[in-house]
Amino acid sequence: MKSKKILASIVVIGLLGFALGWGTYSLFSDTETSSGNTFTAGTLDLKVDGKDDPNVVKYFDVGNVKPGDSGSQVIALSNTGTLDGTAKIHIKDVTNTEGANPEPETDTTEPGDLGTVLLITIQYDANNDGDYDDAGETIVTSTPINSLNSLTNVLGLLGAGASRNLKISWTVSGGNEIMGDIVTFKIEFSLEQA
Ligand SMILES: [Ca+2]
Ligand SMILES: [Ca+2]
Ligand SMILES: [Ca+2]
Ligand SMILES: [Ca+2]
Repeated sequence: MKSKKILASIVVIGLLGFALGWGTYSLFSDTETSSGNTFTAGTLDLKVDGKDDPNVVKYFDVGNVKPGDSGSQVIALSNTGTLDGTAKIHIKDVTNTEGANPEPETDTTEPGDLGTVLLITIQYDANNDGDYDDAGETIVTSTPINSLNSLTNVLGLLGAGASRNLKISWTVSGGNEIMGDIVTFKIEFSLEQA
């Protein structure tokens, strides 16, 4: 019995010695860290003559028009964001009413007739050189305003930080059927991620 105890003690001491003698080291290592990693979303921000809604101005308030009249309006679009975009235009909510119906008018039935003969031509100065007839600067659209109601037309590229002019020209044709007639509409400009 006594020799067994002594043997057990020797085993315990031996294990302790093993733990003390062989357990106090670690493997070499080396660690490096890349810090501050971030994703930040870019921006698109369209300005129409420098303005956002609700401050975009009314570009057309033309009264007393008659067959043969014409005019134009230049509008500057800017992309003050950090991403390139594609500029688009949509003449929408086109509404025709008869307005005044004098004796010589040949069609006084609602809706009014002016929108069928108010030709709208839209051009975009894609290369920003002040004219609208360079290669690739095709006329965006040239059609009676009534037909534009359901169409969104692509103007062209509007790069980050860039500003480009578009020109909206109009011509009135027709005859006595448009007397006193009124057409109202909105012009919606948009900038989409290119
Ligand atoms: Ca904006
Ligand atoms: Ca009328
Ligand atoms: Ca041009
Ligand atoms: Ca009419």
